[in-house]
Amino acid sequence: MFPQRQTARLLLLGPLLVLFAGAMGGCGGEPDGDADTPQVWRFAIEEAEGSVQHAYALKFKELIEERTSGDVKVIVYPYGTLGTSTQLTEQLRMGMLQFSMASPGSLGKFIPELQVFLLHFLLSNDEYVNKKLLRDAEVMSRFDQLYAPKGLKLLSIFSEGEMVWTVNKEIRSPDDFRGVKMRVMTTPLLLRAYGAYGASPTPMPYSEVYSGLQLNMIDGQVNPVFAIERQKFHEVTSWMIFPGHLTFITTCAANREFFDSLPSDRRKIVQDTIAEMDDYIFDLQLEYQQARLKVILESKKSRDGKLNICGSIDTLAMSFTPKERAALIDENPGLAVTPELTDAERDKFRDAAETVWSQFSKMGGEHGQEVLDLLIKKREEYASP
Ligand code: 6CS
Repeated sequence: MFPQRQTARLLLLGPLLVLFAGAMGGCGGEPDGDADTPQVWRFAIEEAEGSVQHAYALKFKELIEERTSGDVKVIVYPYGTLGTSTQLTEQLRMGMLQFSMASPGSLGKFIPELQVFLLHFLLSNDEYVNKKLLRDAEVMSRFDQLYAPKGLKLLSIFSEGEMVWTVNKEIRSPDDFRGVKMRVMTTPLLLRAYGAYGASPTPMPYSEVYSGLQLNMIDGQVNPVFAIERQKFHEVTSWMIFPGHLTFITTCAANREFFDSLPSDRRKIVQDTIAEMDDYIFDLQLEYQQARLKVILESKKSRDGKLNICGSIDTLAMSFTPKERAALIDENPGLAVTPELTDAERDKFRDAAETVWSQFSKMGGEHGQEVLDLLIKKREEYASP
């Protein structure tokens, strides 16, 4: 599906959602009809087919259906079929869905502490350190306590990769951001984060970003490489900038009443499956960034488009064959690679970002400072050998 068509599709779906809600009733998945009818668990994701979240949900479906010997059927709803991220959370709370992805960029409106994952330069640049931090039992349990009053059960927190700015000019300092209308997800902290750089942050649902860029309503957006490719943002921007400021974090959640009402053996199947998914998705998201950079370069080349990359793409290009590397990078006249930000340049962004950290005790809800301190402590623990 083309991204620009998603908004129209969401609008058309309003009446269907009402019918869907009526049919679903409670929170426990579709009730077991009889011994031969599998129970249906509905799992919505915030991304299109072919995305990291889609791969996660499909693997979850495969493992759950296998481990429940067909007694449970998992239906996966890609983005654009049920609504915006905020609507998905609402449907999860109401029990129309049993599982959903819920990213801090959206769920942070309702659980302000979760916005800690949106603070720039907080997590490590080492994805392996972040992986340990995000699955840490104390971190998981602290955030689950914050999910509980919202009727949600936190199942996992994981990274979907380094955030990359796609814009129409080079940005190497906060000054370059002046006047740049930067699309952000819809939580308030992101307005501060990009405001601190001097940009004009513009909240917008994911489905509207492509047309927003195409129609110059916004000048840039930020997402991991795989998402840029899936949503075709590279078609409507000419620069990809790897500032090394943030990794995209998401969470997988269940309706809490549904989860608590599961028989203990089935709950264990879910928990074991989710635990296994951590390694699966970690490796897969790295592969996706590499494979999708290749697709972006090929697509630009086939259209004679110009692409400027600011940053090192050596790690991402590791999966390229020598022939692909030559054609798409070393001998590609349409590609210009400028050096990554120097430490001094990055420090200017870091200084601006830290002014937002210092506001987090106010913006991050009652327990904001506590969760910020917890993540700083864990980052240090896991970074030390
Ligand atoms: O930018 C966004 O809105 C979205 N980005 C990703 C990578 N996943 C879901 C989210 O809604």
